[in-house]
Amino acid sequence: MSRIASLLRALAIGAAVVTGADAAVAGEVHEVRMLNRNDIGPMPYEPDYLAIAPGDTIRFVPTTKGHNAETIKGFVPEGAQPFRSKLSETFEITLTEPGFYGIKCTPHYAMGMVMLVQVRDEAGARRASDVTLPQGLPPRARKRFEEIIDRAAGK
Ligand SMILES: [Cu+2]
Repeated sequence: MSRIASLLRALAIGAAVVTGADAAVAGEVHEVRMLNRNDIGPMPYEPDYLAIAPGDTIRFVPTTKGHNAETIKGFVPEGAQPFRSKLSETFEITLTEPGFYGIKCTPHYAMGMVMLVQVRDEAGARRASDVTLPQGLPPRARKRFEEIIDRAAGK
C-alpha cells in the first residue's frame, strides 16, 4: 500500500469512528402537550409544529385526558415506522427518518387535532412549506395543517 493510500485509509477509519460516536449521542427530547383548547382553538397539540434532528425524541404528554398520537397513513417519510399511542398516556417516540410526519389524535382527527413534525435531513434545507399534504385529509385537519405551514413560514 502506498503512503497516500494508507493515509487515506487511516482517515476513512477515523471518520467512521467519529460518525459512530455521534450516532451514540442521545438526541434531544421535545415535549408536546395534548390539550382540549388553547389560543389556536379546540383540540390542539402544543406545539403543533416541530423541526427536529434525526434521533431526537418527542414526548407526548396527556395534559388533558382522551388524546393520543398516531401517524397519518401516507404521511410519513419513506422507510419510517408508523406508530399509535394509547389514549391518555405519556408516549415517547424517537424519529430517525428525515422528512415530514403528519400526526393525528385518533378520536379528534375530524376536529382537526393534528401536528406536523419535520425531521431535518443533514442539509437541513427543507422547510415546512416544502411539505406535500396527502389527499383525503378531513377538512378541519387539512385547514389546521395549512395554518401550521403558514405559521412556520412566518406568514
Ligand atoms: Cu385528541
